[in-house]
Amino acid sequence: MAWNTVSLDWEGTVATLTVDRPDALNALNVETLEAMLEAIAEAEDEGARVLVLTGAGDDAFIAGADIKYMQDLEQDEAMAWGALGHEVADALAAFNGVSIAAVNGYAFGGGCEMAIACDLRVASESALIGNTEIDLGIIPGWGATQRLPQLVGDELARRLIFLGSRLDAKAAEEAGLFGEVVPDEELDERVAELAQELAAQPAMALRAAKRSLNQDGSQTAGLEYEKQAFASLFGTHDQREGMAAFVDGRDPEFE
Ligand code: DAK
Repeated sequence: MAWNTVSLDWEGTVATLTVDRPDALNALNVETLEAMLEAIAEAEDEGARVLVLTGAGDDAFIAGADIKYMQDLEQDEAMAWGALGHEVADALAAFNGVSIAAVNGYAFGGGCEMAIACDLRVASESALIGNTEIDLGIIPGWGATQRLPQLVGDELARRLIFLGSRLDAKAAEEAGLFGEVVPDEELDERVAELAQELAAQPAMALRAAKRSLNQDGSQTAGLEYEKQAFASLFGTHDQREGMAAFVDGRDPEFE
């Protein structure tokens, strides 16, 4: 499928979803969110093992939700708008493979929220990130009050959201928001390398690990889920092959 403000490109089983509104620093409007939902579904339907999310141009990952669209919304419209953004963030979080945010510039507000909905984050040295919504008289509306504390801890998440702080890449890495930071010119190559490494992992095991890690109920329920997921892998090609390869002293050939 083709979209005006989003593209989906493939390299083997790695799909890259690029938000492409560089004139608005890739700010997210309704059309773009709807296109993202379709692109994520297409990547999943076509068997992507890894989904990379990034922004077009040199300046921005996603500079946030579109403020020009939001400024006159009434409460019922804001509710629908919030729900649409949540749907996209949830689709990234639940993606049937690994999602990676390649943060190549500004990631403010809803841009930060899309980045933290992904499984992993790799950023360029010049990236800036923050939940800056408070400066607009609102709060994060696409998941940061729940996802940010899990990444950086409760106290820091409160400070970042209350103050609308903008972190540079190094500070964000130290805070646990970015998994790694690389020179700007190396971002694409590093993300491609990580994505291919993940794509070569045994897919069912990766999915089971992700779903276990994503359990957000009680620890008891999570441990039960993990137990079931672990057992479900036995008898799969990759489990038999991985263990046979170990016993035979050779490299495994996963499906
Ligand atoms: N929305 C719309 N347009 C944006 C934008 C945004 N978030 N960010 C940038 N742009 C546009 C600018 O208006 C400008 O457009 P033109 O004037 O040329 O038409 C163009 O992109 C270039 O921007 P600048 O001229 O400002 O570029 P600079 O390099 O000088 O500055 C900047 C870059 C990223 C520092 C600056 O543009 C900026 O501060 N942008 C806003 C960043 C921000 O505050 N982001 C958070 C947005 S709030 C909820 C649902 C969702 C949300 C909350 C609640 N519910 C329903 C509960 C989410 C909220 C947000 O994400």
